[in-house]
Amino acid sequence: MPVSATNISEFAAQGLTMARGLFNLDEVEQLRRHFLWINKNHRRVSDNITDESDPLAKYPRVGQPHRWDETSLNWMIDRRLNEWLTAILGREPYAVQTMFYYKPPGARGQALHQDQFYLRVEPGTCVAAWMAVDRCDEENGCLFVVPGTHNIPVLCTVDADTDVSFVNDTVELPPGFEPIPLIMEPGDVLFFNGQLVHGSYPNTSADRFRCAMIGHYIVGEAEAVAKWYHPVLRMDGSEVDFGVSEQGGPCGVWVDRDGEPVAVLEGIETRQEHRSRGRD
Ligand SMILES: O=C(O)CCC(=O)C(=O)O
Repeated sequence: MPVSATNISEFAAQGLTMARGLFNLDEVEQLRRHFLWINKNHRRVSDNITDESDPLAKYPRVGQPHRWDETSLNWMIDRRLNEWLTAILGREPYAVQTMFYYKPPGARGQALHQDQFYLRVEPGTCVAAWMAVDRCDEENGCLFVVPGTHNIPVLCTVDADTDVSFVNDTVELPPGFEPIPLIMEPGDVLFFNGQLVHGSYPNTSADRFRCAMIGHYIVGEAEAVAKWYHPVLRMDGSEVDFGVSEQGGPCGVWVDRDGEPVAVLEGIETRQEHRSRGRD
């Protein structure tokens, strides 16, 4: 599926665009089986969930599998992802992260957040390629996005409700900024700007997983990214020398400007312990 001018302008205007059916069903099914095998035989987890009654204890997401798994590396630098990313960004990106989410029935979601909070790309921002491996809808905890929030700064975080989110941090949004659900079929890929507010709610289905494969990239003019995301790769898989960005610093808070909520960089990130940082 080729990138269209509409995709490019939608990404610029809304901070996201969807490539329907970018990967075919056979490829996606192979990937799903591969990660079920990884879950059983080769588990390297991002989150250490010790409560055995939590569905995520058995199916924790897999972080940075491209560093030791060729299938994940090949997916991350796949020609189709590169074509789309290069078209919507205007320049070839660098690749820094992969994650696989199983999100089994009953699993909590990931509270609303901005990826750039974790990646700290400088200058510029990051971009995500989020591929549905299962059909994703509101019942099994699809992705929710807040279109247009890619133009706001990285917001200060507050505590998330950990009854519904497996991460501790979230961002607050004023009225008028409503998260909308994205219904996706296996093989659909959503590309979104690292500043865009997004997240997901619990999987309330009785028996449907909501697996997703995710890649994070940094925009070509960037010079530094947070330490956890090194090594930085070119889209041919080779390593590139990159700076390490600092954590913490100013963050956005909402203020009223002529009756409109506007996010301005007037807050200071005060958390001593970045509990979920580097592991979004
Ligand atoms: O898949 C999800 O539930 C959330 C994923 C996400 O927010 C992310 O990749 O940054």
